[in-house]
Amino acid sequence: MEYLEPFNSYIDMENWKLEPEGEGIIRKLSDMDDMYYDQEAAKESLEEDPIIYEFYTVKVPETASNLLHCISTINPGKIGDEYFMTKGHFHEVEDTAEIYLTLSGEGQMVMETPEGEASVIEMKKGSISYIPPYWAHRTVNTGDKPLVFFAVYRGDAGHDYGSIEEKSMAKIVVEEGGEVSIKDNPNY
Ligand code: S6P
Ligand code: ZN
Repeated sequence: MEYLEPFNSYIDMENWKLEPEGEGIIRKLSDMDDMYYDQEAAKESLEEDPIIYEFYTVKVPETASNLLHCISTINPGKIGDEYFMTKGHFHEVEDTAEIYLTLSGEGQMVMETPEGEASVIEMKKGSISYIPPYWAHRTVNTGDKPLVFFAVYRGDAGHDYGSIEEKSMAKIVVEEGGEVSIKDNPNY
């Protein structure tokens, strides 16, 4: 039997960097501009093309018996009145759950089932959000500093962006009169 050697990674709790850095993905607005409901605002912001979020994953074998884990940072900001957010995805292996531990910042986690049932729960420092099997998930930064969270999920879960790239998600999170407001997505 060949065993995987136990090992540590570290989160720099001041700068929220993973050490060692792992595999990083940076998403700019141009990677997901058609997901924002206000397409005119998205087009305007494309000139600047801000970095919306980045995430860094610890390298482990992507098998059912391993646990992938990563740290994601969503920058503060809005496209029109809709807050910066991740693309959102189902897992390719749909029957796999995930846990998000929020380390810093404030936000909302927008979830939905393949049938379109929606659920939105808060994220704040110390919240442990449970994403049950089958639920698509997207995170939204509603605060004025980065939203940072640590996620753990089954190694073979994978990402399925397909239907969300086509029609985004049922609920949107916008600022209305200085407050965070959850609304039906008019384009869904
Ligand atoms: C993976 C987990 C997170 C997200 C990351 C970026 O299952 O849910 O690591 O991948 O927050 O979001 P997205 O929607 O672009 O993959
Ligand atoms: Zn996931």
